[in-house]
Parts: sequence; structure tokens; C-alpha cells
Amino acid sequence: MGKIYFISDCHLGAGTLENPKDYERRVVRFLESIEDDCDELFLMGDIIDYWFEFKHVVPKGFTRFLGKLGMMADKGVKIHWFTGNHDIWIFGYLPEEIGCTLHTGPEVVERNGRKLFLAHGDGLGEDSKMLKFMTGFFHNRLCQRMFRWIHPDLSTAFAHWWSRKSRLSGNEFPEYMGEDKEHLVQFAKKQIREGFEPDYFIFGHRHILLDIMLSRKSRMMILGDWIMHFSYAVMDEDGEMSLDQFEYGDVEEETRNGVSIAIF
Ligand SMILES: [Mn+2]
Repeated sequence: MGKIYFISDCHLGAGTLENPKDYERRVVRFLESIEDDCDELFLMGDIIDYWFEFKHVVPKGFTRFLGKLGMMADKGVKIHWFTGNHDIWIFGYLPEEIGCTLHTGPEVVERNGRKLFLAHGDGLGEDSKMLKFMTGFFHNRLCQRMFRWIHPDLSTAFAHWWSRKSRLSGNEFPEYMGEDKEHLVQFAKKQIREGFEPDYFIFGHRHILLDIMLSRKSRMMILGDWIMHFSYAVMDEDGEMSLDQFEYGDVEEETRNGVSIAIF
């Protein structure tokens, strides 16, 4: 039996990344490094910065990443993709093409004798009316159907502009703010108070690395990201979980056909 891996917030294709392909290569290199001992892979949301499935058309890009996932799935790795607040609009195509299971909300699962609460983390422990409105809007079937009728070149350009704007407009991902200010810590603590006490709470979304005990039994992890931290969690056969960062060695720069690429 192999291990179970968790990553989140790769934001592949984000307009704020200087060379998005390098980030994609790094994720793929990580997947290559784990695939031989990986039984199950959990992608915990915001893996792609923007994605929308039309009936016959999907956004371009991500070929290395999606190809690697497909190959892993073909080899028998069970892959789970949780939608985040960026890759909301994965419908039937990606799961079928890759051969993975899609999750559009939090899940409680049992693995290796441990109970895990898994969620991307957006909207949990936050009680903002604006956020609720926006979430309702983005998840609304009618809005999604209407969005489909906009020409893909227009809607995709708009989505990239929107994502870039919200990223650049101030401090979207502040440093760890302390237990009483972190919504996800508050959310998890509330679950424990109300009698739900899993062994692990696993979240993404915040782009920070966090690993804390919330009670004698419950441990909480926030998975970091693949923009700053290149981090992941891994569970071994005994149900022990650890949070780590991918060491990719020296980055070599090479020019091929006049194009400079970074090799991780
Ligand atoms: Mn997010």
C-alpha cells in the first residue's frame, strides 16, 4: 500500500505568475516524484486559476499537468478534485477525461483508520453577505448557462482580467493572522465544540502553511500553495500525516529554439 497526498492552490495559468509554464512544470515534477508510491491524490481546490467548460470547448493550456493526471489515473492512482473558488466551473468534462472524482463541497472520509474533514475552505467560518451573494451567483445554474453564450474568447479574457485585478488589489493572502482571526481555525474549533472531532481537518485556500493541534485528538493543516510554498501533505500507511515542501533542486535555465525555459 502506498501513500495519500494532498495539494492545493496551484492557480495554474494565473495572470500574475511571471512564467506560468514554469509553475506548471514544477507541479508536474512533484507528481512524477510521488507517483510510484501514491495510492490516492487529493487536489484540494484552486488548482487551475480559471476554468470553464462549455459544451464543446474548454480553456487552453495545462497540457502537461492534465496529461500527467490522466496518466496517473490510468496507472490506478485514485484522484479527487475539490473545486475551489477559482476552479468552480469544472463540470463533467475534466473528471471524465482524467478519470478522477469531482467534489464540489466539503467531505468527511476515513483513511488508514483516521477520520478526515476535507474542504478547500472558501466561505467556511466567514459570515459575509457579499461573499454569500457572490457564491450564490457563481454557483447559479442559470447564470452558468447564460455565461456559456458569451463567446469563449471574451469571457475567458474577462475572467483573467478579473482574477488578476482581485489578486493585485491589495493583500489577498495575508500571513497567518492568529487562531482567533483565522476563519478556518474558528470553523474547525466550532465543529469540535459541537461534537464533531475528526483526526484531521485539511484545508487549502489560505496560501499559508499551518499545522496545529486543536484538541487532544484533532489536528488541522492548511496546505500552503504552489506559488510561494510548493507544499503538500502526505499520509502514510499508519495514518500519520505530515506537511512538507517539495525540494526541486537547482533551477537551470536553458535556451531552446530561442526561448528561455527554466528546468526544475
Ligand atoms: Mn481559494
